[in-house]
Amino acid sequence: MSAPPGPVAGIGAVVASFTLGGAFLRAEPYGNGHIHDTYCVFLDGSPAPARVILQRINTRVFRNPVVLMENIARVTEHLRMQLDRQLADEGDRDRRALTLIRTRAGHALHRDEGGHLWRAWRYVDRTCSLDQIVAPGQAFEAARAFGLFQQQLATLPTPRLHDTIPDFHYTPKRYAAFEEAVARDAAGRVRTTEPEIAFARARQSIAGLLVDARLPERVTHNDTKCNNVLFDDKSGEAICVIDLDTVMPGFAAYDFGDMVRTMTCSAAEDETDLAKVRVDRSLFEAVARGYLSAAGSFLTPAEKDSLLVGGKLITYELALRFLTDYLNGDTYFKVHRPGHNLDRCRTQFALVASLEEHEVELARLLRSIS
Ligand code: ADP
Ligand code: GN1
Ligand code: MG
Repeated sequence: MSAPPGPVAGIGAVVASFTLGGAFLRAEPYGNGHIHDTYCVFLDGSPAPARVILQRINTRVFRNPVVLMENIARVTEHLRMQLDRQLADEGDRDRRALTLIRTRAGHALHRDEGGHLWRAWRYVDRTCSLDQIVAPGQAFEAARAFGLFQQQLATLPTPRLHDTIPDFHYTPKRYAAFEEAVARDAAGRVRTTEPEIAFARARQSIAGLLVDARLPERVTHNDTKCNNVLFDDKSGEAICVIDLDTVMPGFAAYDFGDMVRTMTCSAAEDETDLAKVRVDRSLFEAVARGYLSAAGSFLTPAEKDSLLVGGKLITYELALRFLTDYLNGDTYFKVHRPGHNLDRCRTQFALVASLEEHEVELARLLRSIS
């Protein structure tokens, strides 16, 4: 089972391999990401301990860490160059884009004695990430930040970024993986997931919705859920987009879609009371306004028309991915309780149903904004 991170023996030696100021004090598991093992490291400092984010990379998910880090270096350097041109205050620039910390040997990754790969990030101070969006202001801010992120990366020089996970949002492949998991029934769970399997099959056509759409390829984030952006503690402004592992070529609709999935419903991703899972019109409006306030200037009419479809597609895709992982015995996403992936799947399907129910009204609203 894929479990959340615990304390790691020997983490002090890992910390020592990076160029950090101050002696190692302690490390604590940090954040609620589903993929890597993330730690907040405290270093001796004055007047208060300094912090750094340390991550043990999930190499079952990211099978080519070298190209992963190559992408990340290019993306972070490009963002930083733009901020350097735009902002006078260095402290401000440090908080508005992630900064990788190199190892003492000058590399982006450290390999520990057990063969695990680690990387370190400058800690973005006085911020928080939100696992759930509860107010339209938060939705607007997070969506604006992801729109701005796309805009900033529209000028990334060639060559094309690597696909860090091939076919990441190619939903027909996700559907095929789901059917394969049903056929294999590795964990003996098919018998208890018949309603979910039937729901997925009845909506298989969703998987093909953007396959033949002639949309421009952009540099997209591809994992725009609400806890992948940091909000300033004081102002509430969404100042820094994080989790850059899946930044690669994609459609704008993928990014908007995952915002719809995670920011237009105030229930948690794993909410078990499905009565709470429905799209909230004012959150949806805030996401659309926030995203388009930054991205509206460069999106083509066809891209604008694809956004709502992206919401249904990505929500359905995530439901398939959670269900597939449940059927495979929970090997991909970190889980915190038995049946966790199945709960997450049910929540996503409930949101798909709600998006279907309100499709006409949401399309009208989106058109009136864009
Ligand atoms: P995962 O891929 O597992 O989701 P993330 O890169 O999103 O990993 O990190 C997990 C969590 O750690 C984030 O949701 C955020 O709360 C926190 N985090 C990550 N990087 C930073 C950073 N540089 N400064 C502050 N918090 C961070
Ligand atoms: C994972 O890493 P994290 O927790 O931000 C996943 C996303 C899913 C998300 C669902 C590389 O994102 O694709 O949308 O969980 N990341 C990867 O919460 O698979
Ligand atoms: Mg994350």
